[in-house]
Amino acid sequence: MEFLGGRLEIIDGDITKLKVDAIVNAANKSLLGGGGVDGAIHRAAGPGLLEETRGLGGCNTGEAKITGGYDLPAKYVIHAVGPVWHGGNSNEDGLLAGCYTNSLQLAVENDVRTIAFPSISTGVYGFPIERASRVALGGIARFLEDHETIEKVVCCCYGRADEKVYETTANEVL
Ligand code: AR6
Repeated sequence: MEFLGGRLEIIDGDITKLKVDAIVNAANKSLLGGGGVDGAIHRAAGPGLLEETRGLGGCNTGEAKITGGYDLPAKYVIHAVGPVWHGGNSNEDGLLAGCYTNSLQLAVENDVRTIAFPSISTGVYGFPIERASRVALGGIARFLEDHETIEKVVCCCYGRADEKVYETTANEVL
């Protein structure tokens, strides 16, 4: 489903298959791979991605770093480190918002015009998806208002249930 005049799209799909300028990875602080979407991205990108991330020295929670996309259809991977959910009073919202805005800032700096995000922190890291969707969609929408070079942001949900949560939130807040 499309929002913001087509600049924001919510889909159910596999982010590793998307032909966009950049996909965002829900990484951990080591940037050396893991399970979930991180594992899927490393498998699809091939060993060159791990070679490059080994040289990055990790990444702080709420921040992001960019690499090539290697064997992926996407030209770049932006690795964002989401917060682990600790109940909601440990600045989880602020750190998650940072993942979105810092990733989008890197996108602008690298002339990325189309970018796809997974639902950061809502898998292994346990962030409740309804609350995460508000942080994600609100942060993306505010960023798009001020940055016209970004043509399209895709929120790539994994499964119809997650897609529905994002769509319901988008219909409420956008
Ligand atoms: N395409 C799109 N979304 C996906 C895909 C895919 N191919 N595979 C899973 N998801 P998670 P986190 C969704 O656990 O919570 C890793 O081990 C998934 O359904 O991947 O930020 C890292 O190395 C969920 O909605 O990331 C870290 O250690 C979303 O991606 C840790 O997990 C995020 O789930 C990060 O945990």
